[in-house]
Amino acid sequence: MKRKSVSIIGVPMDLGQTRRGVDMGPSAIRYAGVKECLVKLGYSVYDEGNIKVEIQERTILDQKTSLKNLTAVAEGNERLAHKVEEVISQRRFPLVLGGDHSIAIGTLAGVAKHSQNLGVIWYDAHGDLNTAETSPSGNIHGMPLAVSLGIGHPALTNIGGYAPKIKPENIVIIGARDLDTGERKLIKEKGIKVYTMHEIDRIGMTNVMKETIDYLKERTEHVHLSLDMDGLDPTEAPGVGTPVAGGISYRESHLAMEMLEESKLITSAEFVEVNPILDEKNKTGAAAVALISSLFGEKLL
Ligand code: 4U7
Ligand code: MN
Ligand code: MN
Ligand code: MN
Repeated sequence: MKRKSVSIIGVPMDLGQTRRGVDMGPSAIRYAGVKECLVKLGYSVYDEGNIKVEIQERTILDQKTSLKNLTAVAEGNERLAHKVEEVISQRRFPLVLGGDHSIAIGTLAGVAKHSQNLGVIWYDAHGDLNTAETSPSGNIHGMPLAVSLGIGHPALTNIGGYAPKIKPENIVIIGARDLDTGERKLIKEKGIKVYTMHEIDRIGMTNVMKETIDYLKERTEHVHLSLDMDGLDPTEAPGVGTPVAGGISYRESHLAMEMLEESKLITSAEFVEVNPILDEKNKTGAAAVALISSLFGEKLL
């Protein structure tokens, strides 16, 4: 890690999708001991508490676009963007805990303010490259990567007051195994680098990470890790809202985090989609903390 001080930012967001409980993700990850782990590794850790997210017990559909909970998702992300920006100004590493993946919109809006050529690793079963037009669900958690490219509803793409946040050639998606038609089209059109499960099986996680690190080292100055827990196999991370069979193993994920740590490339990170209601005794929250520990340099010997 480049920064020895870490700020934990919780985002109890569940409005980017419709399954309840993912708003308790930050609590589940805290309960699994994230702060204690980082302190043990020698970091100064500041828990910034949670970003305020509107409580809305029923879904509000945008009349024109059918986007779900657009206003509340946009407002929460605007607040998050400000917080992330502030934390980086204080030279602390922002570690954002979700919450559904729509919060990557705000995280990236904050991080990219400080970086002209930001790299992004999107560790996920999904591409999160939908727009209101291509989305089969209207759920904004399926859109944050497109939004960050400046593609999507202006209430989302303009968060932080500017767009786009990232360039397509600075993105690497790892773990994809469920892509919608519009997402496939966008990946081809924009030339986004994707390691699907096929490539992970074929060349192994070691080579996937080697190539990813080399690729981003060459062309970016900071790299953000956006890790959706559904990138992992649902047998090992069952507490997620949109599980997809045939995922990345717990061990492979550890290896990936360890290689990222060795590379010293990562300057901000978020761990999202932990849903304790769907989990088994906080297995997914604990897995998130174990991966965070590896990312921050925990070693057995
Ligand atoms: B997540 C989906 F249709 N693509 O857009 C959609 F399959 O942040 C799922 O990666 C999105 O968990 C999953 O609704 C979003 C669907
Ligand atoms: Mn996702
Ligand atoms: Mn996902
Ligand atoms: Mn602002």
